[in-house]
Amino acid sequence: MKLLYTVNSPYARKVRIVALEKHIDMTLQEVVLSDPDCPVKNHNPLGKVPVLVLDDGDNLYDSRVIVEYLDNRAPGTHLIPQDHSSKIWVRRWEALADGICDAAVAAMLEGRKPPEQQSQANIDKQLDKVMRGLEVLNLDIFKKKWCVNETFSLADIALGCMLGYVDYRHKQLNWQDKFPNLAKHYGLLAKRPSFKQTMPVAG
Ligand SMILES: N[C@@H](CCC(=O)N[C@@H](CS)C(=O)NCC(=O)O)C(=O)O
Repeated sequence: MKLLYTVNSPYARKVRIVALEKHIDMTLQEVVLSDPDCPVKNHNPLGKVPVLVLDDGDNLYDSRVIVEYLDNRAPGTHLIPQDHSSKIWVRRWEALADGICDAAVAAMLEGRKPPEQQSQANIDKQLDKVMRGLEVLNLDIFKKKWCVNETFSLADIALGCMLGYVDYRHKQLNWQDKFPNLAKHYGLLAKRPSFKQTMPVAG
């Protein structure tokens, strides 16, 4: 199976980390979304990464579907708990982390428009979502080693990918100073080989 990804996509990073944590081999194919010949739209009509192309030619997207597929494909500890109530909480952490990524990506894209087309109001609106989300997660992680059930899970992975992305694209938010509980958690996650191997790349 083959993962179509971009190095700095937080959603694709989530998938790459799940695969590394579960010791699942897959071919990584880096793509350039702005390339007119980018293969992604042949596999996902939405033209978004990540896409997992299975050996039988089927395509899986988006990241939430892919991580569930990978978690069930390999034996060993589940990153998404089997127990329904724990699973719902893990997925809620993921939904908020991914939602913050959506807002952080939208703010970045707005900021890349030519100045005369840019809307500062939209940038502020998106960054407000980021800050409100971080505030909630900072309270939720207080005094916890891991997000759910004191066990490393997809919730921690999604949180770490989001924090890495916000750090990379919106350093000016100084989130590490404002949200010390999240900064501490990020420090713990950043020591894992799976996180080290998938760090966003400057450029
Ligand atoms: N909900 C999707 C979000 C995927 C997404 O927005 N990916 C971005 C890259 S970070 C993308 O491919 N954008 C290209 C586009 O929107 O055309 C997921 O979890 O996979």
